[in-house]
Amino acid sequence: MSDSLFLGFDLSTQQLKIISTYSNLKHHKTYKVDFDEAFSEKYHIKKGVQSEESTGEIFTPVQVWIEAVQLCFDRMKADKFPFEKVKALSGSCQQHGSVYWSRDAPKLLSDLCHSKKSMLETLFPGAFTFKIAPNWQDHSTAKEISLFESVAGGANNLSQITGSRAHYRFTGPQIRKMAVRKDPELYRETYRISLVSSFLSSLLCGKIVALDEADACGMNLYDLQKNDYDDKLLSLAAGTCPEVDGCDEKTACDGISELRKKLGKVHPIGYKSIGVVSRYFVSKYGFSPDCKVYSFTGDNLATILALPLAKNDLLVSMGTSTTVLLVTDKYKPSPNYHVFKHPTNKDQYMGMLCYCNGALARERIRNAINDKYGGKKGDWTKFDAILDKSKPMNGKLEVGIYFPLGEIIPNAKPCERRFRFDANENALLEICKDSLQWTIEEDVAAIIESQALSCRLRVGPMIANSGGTDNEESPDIHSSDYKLSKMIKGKCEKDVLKKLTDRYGDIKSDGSYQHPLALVSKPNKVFYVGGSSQNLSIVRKYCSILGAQEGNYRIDLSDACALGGCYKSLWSYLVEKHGIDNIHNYDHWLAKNYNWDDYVDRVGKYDDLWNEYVDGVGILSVAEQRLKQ
Ligand code: XUL
Repeated sequence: MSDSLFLGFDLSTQQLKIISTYSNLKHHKTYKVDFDEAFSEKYHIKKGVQSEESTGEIFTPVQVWIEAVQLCFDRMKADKFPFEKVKALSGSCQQHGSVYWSRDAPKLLSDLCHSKKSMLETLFPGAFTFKIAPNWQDHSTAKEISLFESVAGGANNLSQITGSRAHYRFTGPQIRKMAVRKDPELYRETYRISLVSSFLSSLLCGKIVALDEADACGMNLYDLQKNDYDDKLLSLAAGTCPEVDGCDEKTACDGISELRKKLGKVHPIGYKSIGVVSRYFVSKYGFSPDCKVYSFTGDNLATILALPLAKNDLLVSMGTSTTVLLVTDKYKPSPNYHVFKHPTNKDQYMGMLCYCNGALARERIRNAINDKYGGKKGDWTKFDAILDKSKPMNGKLEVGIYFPLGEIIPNAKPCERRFRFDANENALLEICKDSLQWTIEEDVAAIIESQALSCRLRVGPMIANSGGTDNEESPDIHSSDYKLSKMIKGKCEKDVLKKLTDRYGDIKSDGSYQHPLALVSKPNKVFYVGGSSQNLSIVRKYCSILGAQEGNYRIDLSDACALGGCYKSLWSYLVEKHGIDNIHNYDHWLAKNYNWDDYVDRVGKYDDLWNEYVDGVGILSVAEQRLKQ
């Protein structure tokens, strides 16, 4: 095995990347094709996409991706890449996009190896009905998303069924747009619909392969608890919904079964291969005919496969926006975030919180501090010094909310608000920015704390009951027999909760009551990534608020999506060969084999003040209820 190679693909919006690793997970080679660099003139794309401003449509011509695959493999061949050593491959792609295959596609795919033409010439245009794939940045489906929510009985119900409320970019609303508004005839002619992930793996396998079950959770069509598509949502996506389209029962049933055929069954979570690499790649590039292909998934899902991220671990990505990914075995969907099935572990989920406001909000406060103290543009020294010295909530039970952009979590218009809790009066007071009661220095802790507290408030329900607390059914906390003492073992936790409910009443986030256990649950490990994770003062503050029990880490994730594919293909290959009992579950196996010292910077624990921030969670939850939606 020592010189065997494992490939990981990452087809993102702007580039295709292929990474190879050895069986000890060490990096071997990286190859890339940047779409704009290679094809911006030929396909009129900018940042990998074409946009239609008047309609909000954003899409990529499928030729771009096929040609990128060709070009990347040709570059590897020119570099004498040892394809024969590749034992297995997997990968990930941008989520939600869809590709529409024609009836001729299966034959064209399998004939590739006999064709004298290039892959693009063989497949395009004959293998496709629609020649473009909607991109995740598309926002042309306002009509469709409101129908998805109303047919499901509201945003909350839709999120309970499919793991997310309706979103412009989700595949179900996009399919309805194609089927009803774009071209019903082309939709009818469509033989199969792939996600971008199953499109790329279909090219590699030379046959149309099943959708990856984890990636299929990004469609607003898949019922995560029934492990099947939801018929009512399918009928809507197909344009044959009795309530909306006025169809009779028979037409609705036909629409459902047609769309079921187009989507095909999903490939269930696990380690089973979806096939071997096609004869075309064997003959043209020298792959072994036994080279296994494992289900490709979505890019966010592959990111959690690139790290030893186990149950109750978090990944906090601190970029322009803030994204939080976590692994959990609790299915706790909310209209304000996403839940997907875990890409390798049955019975686990990946929660994904996407905040709009991140770096921009932090930088505004930093700039104001630099203006006041004459600091250099872009320099964090003064900001960090103030942050390092700050007490929790400035020692005055203060919480600030800073949304230069409208926010999704919580759903709120752009705003800047400052609050102080008066513990004697048990009342939340709003403080005016320009009053003498709040200084610009107080904004420093307040911005970082409120961003981290928001994350603590929302991930709590997904990690509650972990770490040795009782494992009872969620009780109705408003029922008369609700007894805190029955559920909470530790005295400290009991005191904390009593104080919290006495002061702030029932804690709410995004319209739902929080289970008390959620408020005293801590993640195991937290990984910090993205631009602001370079700033240790900010990271330390997050550490003290999130209170990871096992440790905090910083990590460079620029190759995560492709590496996730490499590691997944290696793990799946080993499990198929030696059995799950010998290799173990994905996270267990990865934690054991991961090159911690090559990738990870261990940050200290910094959780001494965690208890004090319980008040912060309470104040934030009350303050958020005053924001305008
Ligand atoms: C996730 C999403 C984006 C794309 C980016 O829901 O839409 O993260 O997956 O490629």
